[in-house]
Amino acid sequence: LCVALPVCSVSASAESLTIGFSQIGSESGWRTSETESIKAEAERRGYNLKFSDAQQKQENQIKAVRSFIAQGVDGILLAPVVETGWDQVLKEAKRAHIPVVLVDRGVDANPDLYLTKVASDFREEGALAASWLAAKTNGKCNIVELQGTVGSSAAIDRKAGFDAVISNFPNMKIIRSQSGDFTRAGGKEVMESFLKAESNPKKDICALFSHNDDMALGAILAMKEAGIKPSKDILVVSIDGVPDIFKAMMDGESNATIELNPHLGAPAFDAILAYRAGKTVPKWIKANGPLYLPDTAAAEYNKRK
Ligand code: GYE
Repeated sequence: LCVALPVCSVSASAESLTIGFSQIGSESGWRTSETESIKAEAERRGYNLKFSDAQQKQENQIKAVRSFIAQGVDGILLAPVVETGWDQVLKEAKRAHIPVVLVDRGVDANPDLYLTKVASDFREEGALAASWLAAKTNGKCNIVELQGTVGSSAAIDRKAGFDAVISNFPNMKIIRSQSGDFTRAGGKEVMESFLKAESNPKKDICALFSHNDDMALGAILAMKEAGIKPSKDILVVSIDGVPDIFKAMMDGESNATIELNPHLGAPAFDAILAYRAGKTVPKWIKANGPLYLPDTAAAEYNKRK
């Protein structure tokens, strides 16, 4: 990830920083990896990381950010659960001259209110998933969609990117779409309702597009319980690249995933160092991952497990 990032030229200074990290929660395997990776990077740098798990609630994140400001931390990492409602608390951080780095999701606030966003381009991810599906189905597919957390930039922009591509194919249509809140349980529950709503799901549904792997893994379970062969009767494409989706590919139950890098600590901390050194930091530090297919799943699984 470092190669792609303009801030890497900043030498990591020896100063020990105190950083507040407001994390959304632990709704998916990817998020857990992100948390572990950021904690490990802080440890490696000898930083004092104050960690707060918001249990998916924005009000808990706002409380945590206010607490970090009151403690006078050197920087704040914020993974914003939803896009809206951040202006006031970001203004308070700015007034306290504490840089805020958004990680893995974005906000609709004025970019002057935060230092940078370290996140992938979700529209590109959605577009890549749709392009793969269009090629796989020769542009003819009735799709069901599991959306991520309502109001999150990841869900909004993955959907927008996917929709933009399939709008070029008159015979590609999303016939059902609902949020599974990025969790396995949510994905299973919503997929069960999609399957029940169709008279002949194997014939009526050509593919599942899931905004993350965890919901897809729940949906795969729902398909199997309904006697449907996932990735064969119904194609499965999702996003994150967690180990279990590569395992599902090895078991012949998923067709494609798009990797989302969880190692966002280094670029986030480097951005804070650059800010402290008076350097300019780009407003968006992004590094999109590639699409993976079953043919390399075993190698990818072994790399990540
Ligand atoms: O895809 C999902 C997590 O914000 C991009 O949030 C992240 C998403 C990720 O719950 O697994």
